[in-house]
Amino acid sequence: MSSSARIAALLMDRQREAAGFSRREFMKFCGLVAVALGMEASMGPVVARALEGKRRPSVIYMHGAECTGCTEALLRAVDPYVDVLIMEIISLDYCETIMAAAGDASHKALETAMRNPDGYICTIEGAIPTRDGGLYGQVGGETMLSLFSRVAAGAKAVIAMGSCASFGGIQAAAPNPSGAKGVGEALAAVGVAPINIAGCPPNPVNYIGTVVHLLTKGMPELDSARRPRMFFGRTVHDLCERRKHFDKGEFAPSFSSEEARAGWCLHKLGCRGPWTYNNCPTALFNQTNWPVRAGGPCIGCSEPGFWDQLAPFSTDIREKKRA
Ligand code: FSX
Ligand code: SF4
Ligand code: F3S
Repeated sequence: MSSSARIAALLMDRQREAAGFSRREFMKFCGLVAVALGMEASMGPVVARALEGKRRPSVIYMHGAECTGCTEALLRAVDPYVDVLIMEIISLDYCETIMAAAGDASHKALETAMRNPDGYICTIEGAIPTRDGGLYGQVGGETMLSLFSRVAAGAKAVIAMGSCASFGGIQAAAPNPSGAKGVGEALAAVGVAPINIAGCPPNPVNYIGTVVHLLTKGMPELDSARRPRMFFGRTVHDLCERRKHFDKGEFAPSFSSEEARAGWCLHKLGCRGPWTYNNCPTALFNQTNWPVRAGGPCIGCSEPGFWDQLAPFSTDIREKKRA
């Protein structure tokens, strides 16, 4: 490392310390992101070098029709903690849930962020009501449909956070009185084609990994549902720790049975893991657990068919298909 590069790294370390982070925490974050991106943890320094050379991109985070569970998941992210993301990697310039500004001041913050000469990444959480001109979902007197169209159409990249933003989610379930749609469908007319970080809620690691991928390597490879293949390339079933029991035909008869506790497969209790693309068994939530390990079935929350095509969730899906 040249002496000027060493001085720049030292200065950056001081900034981090002032913000409450150590170099160690930053390197740990980079190691975890490397793993999330499918590299070895030892590639952390490569991620760190790629991030250190970048100016923090502005992120505008919009809330549509949803339960705010995606933000809750993100705020509870452990390793990497969300504060590292916000303080080190991105500049979160608008987010209704966690920003201090309210009313006119928040509108001003949004307009200012949209004028950033370096551009911005737009993240949308929640579905977009479209019936009757979008009347059933409004922010500050403007319909979400109109506001999100403006913000997303001007963005460098658009990330749909969660299954509601990706595919409509529960808001779009029949009879869907507000005409709720996912971002890609609702905003196709203004040329928006988002990256879908599906899941209800999505795993924060998949969001953070996507942001870092955009910053360091550009657009990630997407599947036919516009989900990054690096996170959604395999089914929950393929990665599941109960899979050996499925293969042996060992199915738990009830959620409270000894067999369920012993790790037998939950397929006959309604598990949708074989039809669901997501990395829950390996990414885990908060590095702790995931639905099937906790004893519940996968309900297919990251699939375009969630909610109408996969409910009722406690029914063996083969029975449902026969019905
Ligand atoms: Fe909730 Fe997000 Fe589900 Fe939807 O999550 S956890 S209803 S995906 O938009 O807030
Ligand atoms: Fe597959 Fe679900 Fe059984 Fe796991 S519990 S092996 S995901 S069917
Ligand atoms: Fe959702 Fe199934 Fe994972 S319900 S959180 S995709 S285990």
